[in-house]
Amino acid sequence: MAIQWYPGHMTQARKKAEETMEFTDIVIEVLDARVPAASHNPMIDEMRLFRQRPQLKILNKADLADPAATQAWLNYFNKQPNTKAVALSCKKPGDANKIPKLCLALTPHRGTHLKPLRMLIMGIPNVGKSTLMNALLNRRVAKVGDEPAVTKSQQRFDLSDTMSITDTPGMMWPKIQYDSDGYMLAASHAIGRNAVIDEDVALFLANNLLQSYPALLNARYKLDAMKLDVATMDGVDLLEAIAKRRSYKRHDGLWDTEKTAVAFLTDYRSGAIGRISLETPQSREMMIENTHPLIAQENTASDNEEETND
Ligand SMILES: Nc1nc2c(ncn2[C@@H]2O[C@H](COP(=O)(O)OP(=O)(O)OP(=O)(O)O)[C@@H](O)[C@H]2O)c(=O)[nH]1
Ligand SMILES: [Mg+2]
Repeated sequence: MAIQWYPGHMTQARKKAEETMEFTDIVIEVLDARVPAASHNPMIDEMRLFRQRPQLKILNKADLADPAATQAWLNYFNKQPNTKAVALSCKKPGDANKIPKLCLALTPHRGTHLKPLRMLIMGIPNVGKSTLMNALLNRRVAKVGDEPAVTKSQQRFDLSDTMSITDTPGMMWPKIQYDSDGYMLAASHAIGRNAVIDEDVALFLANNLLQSYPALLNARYKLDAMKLDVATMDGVDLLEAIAKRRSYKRHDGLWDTEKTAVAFLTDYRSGAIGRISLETPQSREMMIENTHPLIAQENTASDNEEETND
């Protein structure tokens, strides 16, 4: 089942962002470094390009992502016009400090008393926008939390006499074009819980990681010791192995698939399995090539402003 999540407050957030864009010099788009293309909201580009604003793309949570994939994504994004991309971990003290300088380099005509530099932080939910804002200001002005849609309204602060920064609520868009993007976003905790079934997301993640990171799975869940061969397992086998290893059983004696799914997702989200990226520029290109053109077209054609799963 395809995952869609566009609650009502995001329509409001979009309108407000459009208004603020007029008085913005540069967009800082925060992406999740583990899913940099899936976590890009196409509406942000629409708004930004309408006003011809440059962008700084932050691949945040780089501490959780695979460094080789992150480098490949930086090379990819840095070829885009009017764009600079950097990888960061906003939770790491000092990592965010280079951002104002990078923004100034993209807007050389701003950053004076007469023409202060106005930066706008945008991105999908739970990617670390407010954490970035707090890091830049070096104090806790915005509430942060490991769940989507923590920030409910825009907040603007002066960084100095010549710079200001605005944090915005996480924004999704009306229709996710590729089903795998929805699952990657749900696995990375950007989608509201009411719009996903944890077991389905865990199964998607299990199959993805079995393809790309079998050795990490083997090490984390000691599959060898259970006499299991990670090379021949599928997602269902992996989740069952985790349930067995941790003795997650329900009262009726069956394996507790829900508890297993949540534990597996938590392991991925916290980095307990290792540094993982769910997509690379290459895997994305292949995914798009292999998606039936009619399905992709159908998804694009039915784009509308429907609100789903408020
Ligand atoms: N590992 C890791 N976690 C991070 C990083 N940056 C933020 N986080 C965590 O990600 C979660 C979400 O952070 P927020 O700053 O609230 O995210 P947000 O984008 O403002 O989310 P919304 O307001 O819901 O749109 C929190 O648990 C943060 O501690 C990072 O660089 N690395
Ligand atoms: Mg926030």
